[in-house]
This record gives sequence, structure tokens and C-alpha cells, in this order.
Amino acid sequence: MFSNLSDKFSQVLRDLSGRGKISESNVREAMEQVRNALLEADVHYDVVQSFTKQVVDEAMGTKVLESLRPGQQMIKIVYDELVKLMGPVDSHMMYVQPGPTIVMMCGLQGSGKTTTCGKLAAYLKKRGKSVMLAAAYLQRPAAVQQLNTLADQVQADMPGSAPVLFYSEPDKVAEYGKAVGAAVKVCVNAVKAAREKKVDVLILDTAGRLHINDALMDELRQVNAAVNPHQIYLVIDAMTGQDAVNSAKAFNDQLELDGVILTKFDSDTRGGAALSVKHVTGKPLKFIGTGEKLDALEEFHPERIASRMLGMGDVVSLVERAQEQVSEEEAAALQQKMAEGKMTMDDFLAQLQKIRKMGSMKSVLGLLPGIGNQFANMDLDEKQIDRTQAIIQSMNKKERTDVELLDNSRRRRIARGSGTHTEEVSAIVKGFEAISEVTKQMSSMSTLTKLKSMAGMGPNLMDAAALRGLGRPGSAPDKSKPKFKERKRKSR
Ligand SMILES: Nc1nc2c(ncn2[C@@H]2O[C@H](COP(=O)(O)OP(=O)(O)OP(=O)(O)O)[C@@H](O)[C@H]2O)c(=O)[nH]1
Ligand SMILES: [Mg+2]
Repeated sequence: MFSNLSDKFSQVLRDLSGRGKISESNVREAMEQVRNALLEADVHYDVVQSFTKQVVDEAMGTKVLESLRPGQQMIKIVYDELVKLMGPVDSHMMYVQPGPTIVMMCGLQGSGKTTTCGKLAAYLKKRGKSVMLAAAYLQRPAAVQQLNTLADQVQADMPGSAPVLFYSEPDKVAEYGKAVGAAVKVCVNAVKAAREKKVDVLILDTAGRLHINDALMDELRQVNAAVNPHQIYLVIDAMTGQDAVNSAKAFNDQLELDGVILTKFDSDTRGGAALSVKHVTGKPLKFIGTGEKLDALEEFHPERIASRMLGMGDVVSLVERAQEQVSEEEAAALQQKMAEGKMTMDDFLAQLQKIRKMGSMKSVLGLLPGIGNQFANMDLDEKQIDRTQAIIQSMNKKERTDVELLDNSRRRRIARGSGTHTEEVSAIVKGFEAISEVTKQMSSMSTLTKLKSMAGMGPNLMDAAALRGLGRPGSAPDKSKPKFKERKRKSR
């Protein structure tokens, strides 16, 4: 997922943060690189122009250059501007009382409308809402069947007890004819059926066309006028980049869209569409489709995507997974400790043990701050975590509460005790210290503070540092050097 863009961002901002002082020309140079990276990522030209201008203006206006940590300040500005560019968005669905809440899906052929109807039904069922999926077309029996199958699948396989119903009128082709009005009749009847069955949400899956044309727009406008949907979502395909954004603009001009759903975000997209949609259409992304399966639909959160783009990982999503392992109270307590600089190696160890339970390292790695991309294509040796554990367990109580006690002779003893090397012990200590530092810096970032308190990012950052330490003693992974496996082989 937009790994090129993320690599570029991280690199540019890392370069800036590496300097004690930065000048106006450093900022302009960095933004020039960001500008090129955005254009390469297929971000709309106007968006790129206004984004880079905004960041430079902000940087000059807030006296970044005179601040104590200019690099960190720049990261915050870029982060905030990215968030502004993509949001704000209320990522939840709105329901009307009494139901049904009518949701109309539209989009070009193959953009993923039908699949997304199924995913939305699953999303709603999980939240206790009953759903009716209606096929707002007659001519393509295979398409009607596709939606029917999805409805059955959601009903049978997805969690939640609320029913998922299906509505279509395949036998009415002769009666309704092929005119545009046929879809309108089906939709009106679907609303009646949904009301009778008292479903919470009715989703209308409309027919797509290869291109935007009068027939398509006519049909959508007529359905809109006849049933007056509460929400109109446009489904666009991330793989089509700027074309998707242009078509979004055209749709929005004809129908007052409520939000956009970007599908195929799991593909090798360059990020352009996600960054451009809001600016170009004025309508935010609401959901992103991240796979073909029914559970591959995520609410769109600009903060999380901005984090991922800056190579800071997606801590909040990670935390949502982590919350199954760490209670809110635990996270809050740790949060407090970290903010006060009182985190100990024991806390570190406890978190490390929890991360093991969170699923495969690979899936977790992609979300980790600073390292997701670098580790994306690597086979990670899961035993490394055991070694870290052994190292911490070989420290005595005092050492675990105060890593500053760890002089060379203690490190040698710990290495012997854990069957590792002194360098590995040093790497763990260094990782631990780095993370303590990062946490302190982050507590001065207002937007991130909000995120943090929302989800308690502490545990995950520690894990990131641990892994960073494990990756290469004392430093963050560097792409210019061969990866572990190759290096190991060479040194043998
Ligand atoms: N990888 C991936 N594939 C997706 C995603 N969403 C949809 N697809 C695939 O895209 C293809 C087209 O999806 P459909 O849902 O049939 O598209 P549609 O917009 O309903 O198409 P028409 O009804 O023909 O206009 C299918 O093969 C889906 O499996 C996604 O988020 N990720
Ligand atoms: Mg379809």
C-alpha cells in the first residue's frame, strides 16, 4: 500500500529531523522532494500544489526554524496537513429512525459496487443492524445472482444475529422493459419490501457502465428522485488512480454524494486517489476496500492513513488488535508511565509477551511505526522475540527499573545468562531508550496526543523499538545495505 510514497516521506523527513537546525532552504528543498513524490504517486496536480504551499506557509508561519526540534515540528505539520487534506470525515454510518436507512451505491462498471454491498452488509450485521440488499437492475441475471450469493454468504458466515435479506425482481424484465425506468420500479418496490420486513438498512446495488454517460446518470438521477436515499456512496477503484478521481467529480456534479468508497486499496496503489478525492470532489472517503473477502472493508480514518504514509505505522489500527490482548486500564497505566518517563524493562517485557499473541509478526509489522515498509518483504525470525525475552529476564530487578545501570560488565553477564551476545543486549537497551525518547517527543504533539489517549499507543511503540533493535543492533533498518538473511550468510 503506497510503499513508495511512504518511503519517500520517511526519507525526506528523517533527513530533516537529523539536523539540529534547519534553514528555510532546507524546508523548501524537502518540500520539493515531497512534491515530486506526490506527483509520482499520481496525486492530482492541484492537490500537490496546494498541499506543498500549505506546508511551507505553515512551517514559516509557526517559526519552525527557530524551534528546538525543527525536524519533529515539520513532521507534525506534514502530518496535520495530510489529515486536513483527506478529512474531516465521519467514518461511521448514519441511521434514520424509523428505518429503513436507504443507501444507494453507484459507480462505474467493475469498480466493486456489488462486492462492497456485501461487505457493507457484513459490516452492518456485525453492528447488529438488519440489512436488505436489493439488485437495482434486471438485465444481467449473473449480476443479480452475484448479489444474491453475497447476501446468503453474509447471512451464513458473518458474525451477528441480525438477518441479511435479498431483494430482486428477475421475472419482471418483460413487464418493465429495458428502459431506464425499470431500475426505478425495482428500487421503489425494494423500499416497500424493506419497510414491511422492518430492516434497518436497505442497500441498493445499481448497475454500472463502462463510462459515464447519459443513460447511467439518468438512471441514477431517477432512482435518487424516486426513493430519496439517505446516503449515496460512490464506489471507485484505487487502481485507476486519477481516472477514479475524475469520475468521482463527474458523479458528484450529478448526484449529491455523501461519501466515496475506495476499493482495491490492497492492490499496489500509489496512494494518489486516497489523497486527491476530498480536495477534488469536496466529498471524503468513507470506507476503503482492502481485499476481495467480505470482511475486507475498513472505515476510513485520515489520521491512520497519514500515519502510514509518513512511515509512522498505523498505531491505532494496531491498537485495536492489541486491545484484545491489553485492557484499557493497563494501556492507560502504561501510557501514564511513559509520559512521565517511568517505563521499565519489565513493562517492555510484558508488552513483548502480549505482542506474540496478536497474530503473525508479518501482519503486525506492516502497522508498526517507522519500520513497516522496510520489513515488508522479509522473513522475520520469530525466535528473535524469545531472545529479547531471555535478555530482559537475565537482568536483575534493579537493572530492569533503571537501564542506566547497565554498564559493559553487566551487559556481558546478561549476554552470558541469556546465551546471546553483548551487542544484542546493547541493541535492546538502545531500542528501549529510543522509544522512551520518542514517546516523550510525541506527548508534545497535540494531534497525536489525542490519538494516543484514544487508544493507548504505548505498548506498540515499544514493540516497534524492540524490533528495530532486533533488526540491527543500534540502528533503524537501512535499505542500502543487504538484508539480514544475506548478511548472515556472508558472515558465516
Ligand atoms: N483486491 C480487491 N478486489 C476487489 C475489491 N473490491 C472489489 N474487488 C474485485 O473487483 C471485481 C469487480 O467487483 P464487482 O463488485 O463485481 O464490481 P461492480 O462495480 O459491481 O461491477 P458491475 O456490476 O459490473 O458494474 C471483482 O472481481 C471483485 O472481487 C477490493 O477491495 N480489493
Ligand atoms: Mg455489480
